[in-house]
Amino acid sequence: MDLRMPPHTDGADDRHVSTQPSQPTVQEVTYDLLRALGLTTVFGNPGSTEETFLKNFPDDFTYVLGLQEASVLAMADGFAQSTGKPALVNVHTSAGTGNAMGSLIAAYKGNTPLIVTAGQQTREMVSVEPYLTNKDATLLPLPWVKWAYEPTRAEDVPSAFMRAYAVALQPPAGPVYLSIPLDDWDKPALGPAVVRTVSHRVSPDAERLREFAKRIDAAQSPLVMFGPEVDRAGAWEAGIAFAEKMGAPVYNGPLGDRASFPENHRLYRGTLPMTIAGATEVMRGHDLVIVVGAQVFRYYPYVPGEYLPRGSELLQITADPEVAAAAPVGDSLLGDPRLVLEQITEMVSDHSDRQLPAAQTPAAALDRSASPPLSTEAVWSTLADVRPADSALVMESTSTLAEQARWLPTTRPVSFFGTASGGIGWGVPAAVGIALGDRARGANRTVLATIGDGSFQYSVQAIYTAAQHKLPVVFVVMRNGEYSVLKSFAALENTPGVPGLELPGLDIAAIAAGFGCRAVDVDSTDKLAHEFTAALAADGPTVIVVPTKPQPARLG
Ligand SMILES: Cc1ncc(C[n+]2csc(CCOP(=O)(O)OP(=O)(O)O)c2C)c(N)n1
Ligand SMILES: [Mg+2]
Repeated sequence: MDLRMPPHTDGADDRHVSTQPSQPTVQEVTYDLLRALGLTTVFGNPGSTEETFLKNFPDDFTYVLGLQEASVLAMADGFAQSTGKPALVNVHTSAGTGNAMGSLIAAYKGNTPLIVTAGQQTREMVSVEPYLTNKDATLLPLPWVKWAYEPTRAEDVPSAFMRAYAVALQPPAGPVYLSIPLDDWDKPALGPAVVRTVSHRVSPDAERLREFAKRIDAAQSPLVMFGPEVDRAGAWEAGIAFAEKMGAPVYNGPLGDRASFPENHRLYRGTLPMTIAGATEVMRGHDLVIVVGAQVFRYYPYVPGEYLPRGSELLQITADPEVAAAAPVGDSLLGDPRLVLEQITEMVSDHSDRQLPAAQTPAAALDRSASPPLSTEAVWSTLADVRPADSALVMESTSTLAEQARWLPTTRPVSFFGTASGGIGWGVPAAVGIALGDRARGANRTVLATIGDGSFQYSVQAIYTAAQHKLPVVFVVMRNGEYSVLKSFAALENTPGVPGLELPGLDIAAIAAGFGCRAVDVDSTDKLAHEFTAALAADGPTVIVVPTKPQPARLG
């Protein structure tokens, strides 16, 4: 069945909508605008409602095909995070948008500037709800976009793109959604698109910044916590300079989607626990807690307690007014984390000689010769040996966060990535997008994606894109045969007898081979090391499946 609609149905003679040399079409003007904005890569999955946008696809544009929209969107997310620039997505009307929703939530929570576009049925007949109508198109992606819009007239499409770009980029950055009727693209444009620029950093209020600096300077025993906004803002170095001048212990935020401080630094003390009670225990004894670029805090299981220990005060610095408003305790300052850190470091005196309790040193090395299934410590310690120091890590092995923190600390900026929403199925496509972004910006590094056997299945189609583009991604799939972390949750929440936690019968290497990837099962750490090294030399992605022992996850 041919699902395509006629290219225009405005009842007019074809000559009225044909391309005149002097009167470019909406499509031509929009592509010129996208070019001017540097949006020449389109992450998409096409349908009949999108083909009018995609027709005669220009040679200087790249179309990255994803086989399912959850993958399309998360690949664009990874791409934007790697390049540090907005990315463009084109998905199929309502059903495609629906498929993309889970990944859209992660992009929203992770402040990724994405311009997500979807086709809409023909204006002429949309009121009678033909097949593929995106009913209430602007409501569908809410509340997980900053702006959702369907231009009132075809002529407004280019200016809608310009506005979408500005909304997506300005802080807090995030995804926006444009629904575009399929008959708009051939219509005559009003003229060339107006290309604008907007800023993406906001300076803090000077008076409040001075107040914050004073309080920070006066603290006896401050604790610093950096969240994902710091790394996103390019504030890695500024964070180190601030922490070193403060001589304060530093934590990365819990369940971070980015790491913002070198986890091998002498001031680093770990990630803050993910419960109210646990975080409070860490903060106890510190008269001032300085939170930069994060919500207060990213809690997960409910373990009640005080939000702040008695005797502590909390200062939060964030570029996101909603995050500032939602903090249960403390005082907030709005501003770009890099600008604030750079300025405030100049305003405080040198406390670098402060005496700190020693950091806990990891336990001794372990036996790696164990037969399968391998301990997760053995797997992570092997990866620590073989992975290149400059590789990026995409982490979605939900029950092994503690082992990753121990064995693969993040030591460089823009090199740790996780889902910002808590939805799994983000990591596989995000790794693909990060590798594409690395390639686009000329960075030559391996992406290591450590993925649970459950998490691997949600957006598995993305590995096809990795294979087609011959991307340097090594997926290490931890095959423990279950949704392990949910068993730990069941114990914590005292919910025995939950069904659906076992994953027998998955041949993951076969699935990966079916999508065109190199794929291998390994049963020892030696083989893991060998295959990993072979993967580094391969001209494309590899999926390495490792049988691992299920283990309780640390959820405190
Ligand atoms: C989209 C989505 N669906 C379901 C969940 C619930 N969930 C959280 S962790 C998890 C299991 C993860 O299993 P796996 O990837 O095998 O990692 P393991 O815990 O075994 O290390 C599930 C199903 C989720 N977070 N997101
Ligand atoms: Mg598992």
